[in-house]
Amino acid sequence: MARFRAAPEHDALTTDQGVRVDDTDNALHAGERGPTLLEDFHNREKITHFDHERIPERVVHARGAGAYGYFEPYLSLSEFTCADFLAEEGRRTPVFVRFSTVQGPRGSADTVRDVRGFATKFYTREGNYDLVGNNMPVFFIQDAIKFPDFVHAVKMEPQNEMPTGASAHDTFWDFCSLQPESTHMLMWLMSDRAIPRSFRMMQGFGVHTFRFVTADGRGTFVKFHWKPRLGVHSLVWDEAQIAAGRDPDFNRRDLWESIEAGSYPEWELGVQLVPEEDEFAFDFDLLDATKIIPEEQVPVRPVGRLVLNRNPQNFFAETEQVAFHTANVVPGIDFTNDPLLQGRNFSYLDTQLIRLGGPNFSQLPVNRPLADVHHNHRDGFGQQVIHPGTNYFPNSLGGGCPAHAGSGGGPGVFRHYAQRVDGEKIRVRSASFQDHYSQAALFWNSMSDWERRHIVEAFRFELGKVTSATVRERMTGNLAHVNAELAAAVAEGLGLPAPAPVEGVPSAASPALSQGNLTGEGIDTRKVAVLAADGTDAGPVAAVRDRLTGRGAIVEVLAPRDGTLHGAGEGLLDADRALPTMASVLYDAVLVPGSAEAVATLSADPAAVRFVEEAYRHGKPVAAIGEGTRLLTAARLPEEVVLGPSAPDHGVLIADGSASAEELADALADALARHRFPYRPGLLN
Ligand code: HDD
Repeated sequence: MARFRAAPEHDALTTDQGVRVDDTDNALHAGERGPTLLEDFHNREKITHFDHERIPERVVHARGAGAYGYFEPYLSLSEFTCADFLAEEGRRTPVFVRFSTVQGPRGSADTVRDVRGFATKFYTREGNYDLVGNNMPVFFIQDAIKFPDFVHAVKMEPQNEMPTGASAHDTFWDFCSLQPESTHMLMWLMSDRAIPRSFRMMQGFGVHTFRFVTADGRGTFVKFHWKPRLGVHSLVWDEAQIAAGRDPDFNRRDLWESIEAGSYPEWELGVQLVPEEDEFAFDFDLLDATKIIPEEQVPVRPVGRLVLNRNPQNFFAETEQVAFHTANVVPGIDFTNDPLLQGRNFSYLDTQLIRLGGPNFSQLPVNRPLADVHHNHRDGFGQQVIHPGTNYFPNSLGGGCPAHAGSGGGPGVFRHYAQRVDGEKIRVRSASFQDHYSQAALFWNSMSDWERRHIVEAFRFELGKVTSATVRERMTGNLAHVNAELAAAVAEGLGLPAPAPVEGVPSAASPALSQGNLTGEGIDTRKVAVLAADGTDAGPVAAVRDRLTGRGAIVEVLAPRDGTLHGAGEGLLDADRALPTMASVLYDAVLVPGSAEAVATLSADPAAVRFVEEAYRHGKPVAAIGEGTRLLTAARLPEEVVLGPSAPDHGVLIADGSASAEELADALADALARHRFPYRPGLLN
């Protein structure tokens, strides 16, 4: 790909034709104050090119961010698949990954409530393989023919193009309430999974059941899982909404900055394998994309790791032009009859043709396979290749090339899994796809108390934005099939009577579904704000910073103004950021060092007071040294928390004179590793 990168550093400005340009600031005019001349080819070329800069955005997943890296298996999977990139421990395959939201346009905010796309292009030696997944393991619909309806319903409404980046509107809930197969996915969407703290802290799923195939044609069903090394963590809803304004690029920036800083995001690839003979061993259909295989039933085997270690150099050329396609498979990986997957296999190629302007988009640098490409496809807009010789098969004039790889196959040759197919042409949904509620209930049953509370609040928020009383009622009625308490709590928030309870709602749970069980390890890249002002004692700040950065966290000093602060004790303290440019939603924890002078300044600064108040309300660790507690009080943290013995249980950490800054830093690190404190005196978050 390197040979396609432009490197203009040492060259003069030219036209598209390579002619050197003397001046690009002034057009060619007839006289100093005269009209602009048509003859000015540089001016015309420059403006024309600019006029054509935009391409259609993706019809869904328009907003995204991407990065390069590699995938590396821990072990050989050749017992199950002949996929070359999974055949050998440690064999590195380059990848490009694009994360995205679904509903909003390219310019929408990152932290909206939405599904996140997690699409990976593996540039394998045997061709490109795309795993085009999401951060939720199921989908809204079972058959791809419903996709245009679903997307029309969730996107901005057609008359006024509102709301941007939100599913909280009538048409979405109208559709979903009439399409109960969406209920399981709605549970995920209303959960905290829909507001990830970071792309680096969310799971990914291939969603469908795919098929591994060995060289001798043996198939095994497979589901793909990505598990983040940093654990699965989310924002809280109020925080997400504030962040959408404070930094609409919140997730994108986080990905970019972590890679720039050398903290490379990492996920473990896991597979759930089901032998072909067990196809009907479950009480759901493996081909139904609204169902998971509970991990307690089929464990997820860790098989390799994905590391992202390089940012793109040009967003448009790389992140915007990357073209994923579920049908980009390599030998050893094949499809199943999942009707959602079958439709996707049509849609992705089709959409690239309009989005990227013709059939040659696979020649764009980011889409080019590393494997050699030989075929008789010719011409088309934007053709980059000069093909000599024959353009048909069979031929003798071109020496019979490119030749068939041979009907017997062989290593590196794709052969479709020889599945027996027999049936009548009918438009029906299989009876095995009819249970729409059991796994929605499974999800609800598996949640911790605070996760359930967040789900109820999310339903209340979303349906509260719906103006149609019929839609609200129909939806709460559907929820009664998931859980009576859930339905009643949502109904109460909407001012509706509790729906009649439904008999026989399953009580099974799958602990693997709760984020509470997916916390990861350590505090790598967690961001701590230190609120300082003139008078702040630089000594303890330096000690805390050293300790926390030693454990991988990022510590930034925020002060009412930029520049060097005049510390109380020895030494000066540099502000990393001016308080008015930042907000607590951009950090994971806050620390207020002592000193009467600094704390008096901060307590009189609404931005500082709000910073602490919000951090507490959003469940983040809050720490103070000595006099720093006065800012906590100014931010109206309950007295029992600031002064009481149970403060550490609530993630409020106070160091008095006797405790060293190092001890405080350690306690803060432990609190950060817990991410959020969902039950705090004085509020729920
Ligand atoms: Fe899709 C984009 C994931 C169902 C049609 N989809 C797209 C992207 C992701 C997914 C991550 C963004 C890729 C990128 O970053 O460029 N889509 C999914 C998942 C699905 C799913 C996990 C269900 C399991 N999608 C789905 C269906 C259809 C589509 C059923 C059509 C029948 N998806 C598209 C598309 C997009 C797309 C219209 C828009 C831009 C693009 O493909 O390249 O073709």
